[in-house]
Amino acid sequence: MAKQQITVPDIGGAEAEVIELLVAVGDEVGEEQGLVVMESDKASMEIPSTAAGVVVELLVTEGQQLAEGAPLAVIETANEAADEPAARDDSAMVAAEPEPTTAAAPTEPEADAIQPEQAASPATPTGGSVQGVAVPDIGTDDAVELIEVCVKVGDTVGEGDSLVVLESDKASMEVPAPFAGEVSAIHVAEGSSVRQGDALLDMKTAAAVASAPAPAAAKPAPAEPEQRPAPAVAAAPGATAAQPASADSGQAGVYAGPAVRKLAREFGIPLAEVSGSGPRGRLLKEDLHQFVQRRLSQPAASETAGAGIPAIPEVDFSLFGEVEVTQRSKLDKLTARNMQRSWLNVPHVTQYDDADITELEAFRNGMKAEAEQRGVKLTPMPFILKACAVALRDNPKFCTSVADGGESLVHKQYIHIGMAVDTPAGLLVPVIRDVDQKSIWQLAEEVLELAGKARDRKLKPGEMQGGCFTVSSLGNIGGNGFTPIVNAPEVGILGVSRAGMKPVWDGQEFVARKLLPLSLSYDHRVINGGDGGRFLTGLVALLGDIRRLIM
Ligand code: CAO
Repeated sequence: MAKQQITVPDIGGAEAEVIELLVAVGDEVGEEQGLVVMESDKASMEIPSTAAGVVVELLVTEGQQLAEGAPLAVIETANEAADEPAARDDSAMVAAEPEPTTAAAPTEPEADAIQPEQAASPATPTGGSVQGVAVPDIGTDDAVELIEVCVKVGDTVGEGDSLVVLESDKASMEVPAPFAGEVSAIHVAEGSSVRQGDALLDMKTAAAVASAPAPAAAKPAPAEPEQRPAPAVAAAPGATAAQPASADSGQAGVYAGPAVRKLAREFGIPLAEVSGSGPRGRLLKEDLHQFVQRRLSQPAASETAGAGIPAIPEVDFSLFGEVEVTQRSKLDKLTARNMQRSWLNVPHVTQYDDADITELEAFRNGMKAEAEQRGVKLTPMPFILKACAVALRDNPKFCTSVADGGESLVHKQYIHIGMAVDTPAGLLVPVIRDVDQKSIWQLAEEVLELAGKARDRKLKPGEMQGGCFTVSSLGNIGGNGFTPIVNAPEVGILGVSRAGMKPVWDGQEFVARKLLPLSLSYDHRVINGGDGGRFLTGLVALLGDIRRLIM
């Protein structure tokens, strides 16, 4: 075992900020694996480990400003290498501010083309002419992939604006315009392989644009061999230039490091559609993970008949006042996904009615003492569950689910009913089995037990599966009606609101009755209005006279 200290390599500038730690103490890292991300005002770069092993010490924290040679981490390697700092001279970092270079120096002066003194001079060439822009020094002789062309013919660009994005397996870098002008020709396409010196595009210099049409400017510069001043982007192995976005909306116009870009390319993720949660909106790998998760949880295009539902735009609310952002619990996110899936797939219809539970309530109140002796709480819920079981038996269509992409229906020969429980962590739906075969006392016990388990997060997965129908009661909270969302693949759900005393006309006079507002939502692919009407009317009758429950 040997310990090796990893230090900041040449970062092409005085200092840069550590904006992200990519590893933690105890992590195993491979050689060339990124340890931290550093960012100057011109570029961001992943600093790779120069040794494979285990991180035993992290010597930096986010937010620190570091210069070349500063210690980053200590890696315990498996070999017997000497315990010495390992600043990699060969791992030259990205030139933060690409400098014009004579790397691709002119070989021969050419008419209408750049003169030797122009080739050697920085930035804007003098005089109006068309200049070629070539792949700069990219720190390797190997070909690299051109992943994005950020401009099109006719675009006016400023000096330093991104022209193309190149990517090797170690780094991605934007090639900036060496001078201001107008793009007059493009010699490359996305996906092509290019080497240092290859012609990328031609640009009319600003002067040429201003004085156009000028004969000299009209003649495009030869595509090769490249004889133009080219910006140097010294990206040696391990270096990364992921410059904060240009105005482009493609992959290049996004603030992300090479590892993130690589991952995005592997999965075909359009970076412009991902919101970055890192410092200054930088895209992190987690952002890609979340993006993919979100996409996978969305119904496939076939499920939504290719609806192409546009996403709701994300708004920066902090522009309007103070905000606080919190992470949603897994349960919360799962519920949201299920709700959206159901809402998008199920054509919902909701019907409303009131059940007169005056007698039921009188009976229930009369049983309270006995309930107390039995150690249960007798709320309206067990009666509602029981009434639903009878209504389901009488209306078996409500006990089905769509199968074979809509070709068939599964008829369940059992009556298991889910009960929505509001918990601090989110909504849970434990399922009470064989409700039709249980007494009111048994149901009261199970309601109490399952609601308790739900609130204590003690429900087992099996206790939340197999439901045929769901009851969602807001009766203990209030309100006089709501439209519950069907808990697909079930086809019906009953919403229960708060019962209250209301005047009811009995044919001769208004009498005070206790009415329980009910709302029945159903999947109109399976249940028709007539079915819904029969179910709800039957349910109202059962709750209005609970003697019917034993018939
Ligand atoms: N009308 C009037 N009062 C009602 C009522 C109704 N419809 N339903 C319940 N109550 C009363 C109960 O009788 C009880 O009062 P007492 O203590 O005086 O008897 C009180 O409200 C509290 O009841 P409870 O909530 O303890 O018990 P419950 O059996 O009615 O409900 C449960 C159990 C788990 C369904 C409920 O606690 C719950 O979590 N409801 C929320 C479900 C939900 O969030 N649904 C929405 C899903 S969609 O977002």
